[in-house]
Amino acid sequence: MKTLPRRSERPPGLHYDPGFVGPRDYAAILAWLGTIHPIWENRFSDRRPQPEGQAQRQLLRPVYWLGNWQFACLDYYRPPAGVENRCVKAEPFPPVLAKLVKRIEDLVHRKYPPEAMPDGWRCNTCLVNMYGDRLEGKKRTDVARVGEHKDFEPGPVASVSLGERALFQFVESTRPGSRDAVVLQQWLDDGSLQIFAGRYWKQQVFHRVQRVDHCAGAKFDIKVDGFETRRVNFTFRYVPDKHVVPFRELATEAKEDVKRYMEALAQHSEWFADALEAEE
Ligand SMILES: O=C(O)CCC(=O)C(=O)O
Repeated sequence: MKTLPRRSERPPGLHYDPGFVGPRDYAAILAWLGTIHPIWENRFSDRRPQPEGQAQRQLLRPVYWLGNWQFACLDYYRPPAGVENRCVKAEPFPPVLAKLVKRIEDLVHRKYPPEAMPDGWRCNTCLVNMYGDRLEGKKRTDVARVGEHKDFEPGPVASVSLGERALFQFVESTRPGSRDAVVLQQWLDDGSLQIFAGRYWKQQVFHRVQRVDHCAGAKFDIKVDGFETRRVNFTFRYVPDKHVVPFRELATEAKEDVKRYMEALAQHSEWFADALEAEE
């Protein structure tokens, strides 16, 4: 492992608060989590050919998005080229998350210089990731990790973690094609807030979740088939409004790609049921 940059040598842009979520907000988030039905998405479209050398696969974890839904089969938000037909308008934040978002936005505006974010930056998008074990009959498989990647939404990303702590790493390549050098790692604790911003942490290095502990015995009551959740992570991001479209305004191909997910969501969400109805 490459030696970690000393604190004084680290590029600016990181913030970590282990005790961000207070007990009342925590309880309100748990209550909200009990109302959602996360879904399993496939990484690629079921209808279009997969990219060269890639096989269709299910994501390792069930997900839920707020603000806008970036379906994996539409390949997420990737400016500058990949911005159209990627972000589908989704449910608003529940009051408890809207309250946390306000605190995060205030903190970001206080802590970071204007050049760390685009004009209009705010947390208008949230990916809720469930981490835990996949259950198939008597078989239990720990799939609580995320491979190295970048979040392409512009500006700071804020991440709130609940449940078992996770080992979060920033990694970079030492050889072409590899992403093998850990430049910084951080345990993300129950109730914590992590923010990362700036060119180095957002654009230069990748990040990943290497593993999620079992120590605390955390188990969430979340309605998703074949899965036991021991950690939930919320990443708050910014997507310019002009790139967020209602389902009915998606291009035909994209609409066909995500229709089955919209239908699954609509089974338990009036909001998505209305979005589907508006299309007809
Ligand atoms: O679960 C985490 O802490 C990080 C999740 C993540 O990397 C992402 O949502 O892009």
